[in-house]
Amino acid sequence: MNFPEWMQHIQQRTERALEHCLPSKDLAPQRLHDAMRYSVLEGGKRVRPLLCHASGAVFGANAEALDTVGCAVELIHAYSLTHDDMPAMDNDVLRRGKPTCHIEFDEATALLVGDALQTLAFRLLASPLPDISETQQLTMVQLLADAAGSRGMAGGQAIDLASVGKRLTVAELEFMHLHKTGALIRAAVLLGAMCSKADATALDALGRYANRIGLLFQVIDDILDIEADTATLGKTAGKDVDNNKPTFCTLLGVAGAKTLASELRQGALSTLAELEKSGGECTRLRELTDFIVDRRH
Ligand code: GRG
Repeated sequence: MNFPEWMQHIQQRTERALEHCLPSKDLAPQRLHDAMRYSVLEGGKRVRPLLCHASGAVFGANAEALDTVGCAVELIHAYSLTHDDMPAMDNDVLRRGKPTCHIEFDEATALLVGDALQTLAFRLLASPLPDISETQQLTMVQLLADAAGSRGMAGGQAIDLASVGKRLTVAELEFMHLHKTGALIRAAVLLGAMCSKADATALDALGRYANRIGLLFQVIDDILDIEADTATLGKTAGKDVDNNKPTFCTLLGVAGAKTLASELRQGALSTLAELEKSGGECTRLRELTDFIVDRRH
């Protein structure tokens, strides 16, 4: 399979797995279930499940376990976007080319959608996984909890909200994004690898790789916020600048942000080269790294 075929294949199986794990909208409470499905299904690049599968492939993980783990991470991601779009946070009306959840439904429902998606993610990650011991699974549950919590994504979001109108240093901005965006991306990479026989050395290298692509993802997001239009992005373009938020482009200029992206890409690829020396198969991770850099939305 070439990369576009592989990507479509994983996106389709992720869509099926998400469809399967989400409660039917005919089930009470219908409005909440309808809104949960609205926030998760039919949209999104599924970068985090793709990373789970690509990372699992380095040392040959079971694909069904990767589907489950990828869905758990994607549900946390969908919850974070739903809450982030609400008036108390980023206050946006457009996500994935359609009205945000609180606009299509209402604020209280959007709040509950996020809550219910988060608990569903942990329900899923705690369900039996083929070829994975219960001890390993407990470690995986803890890893996702840490990545999503106050020392991870939620903490990064708190720093983000406190940074509006402030001039951060590049190091402070990197710290914020390593938490806000990077923590979940790192969890996707590590959880995928933990479904395989990856040893501590491999997990260490994959953690370093993930930190680089987590930042890379955000740097590209900042560049797209300036260079792409709302129709292509499927969300409001120019939002960060309008909201007076510090970004890699405001601190380094667009050219400086592009240089940083190129350095992070090189760093990520050299970590993969380390893994390949110890017998890892990193083709998909390498292709995904380039996809993150070259994406248009
Ligand atoms: C509310 C606790 C809490 C956290 C929110 C992720 C996040 C933290 C906020 C989203 C703000 C944002 C736009 C961050 C930039 C990076 C990012 C996560 C972009 C969206 O992810 P994609 O591009 O989205 O993977 P799709 O729609 O493809 O799934």
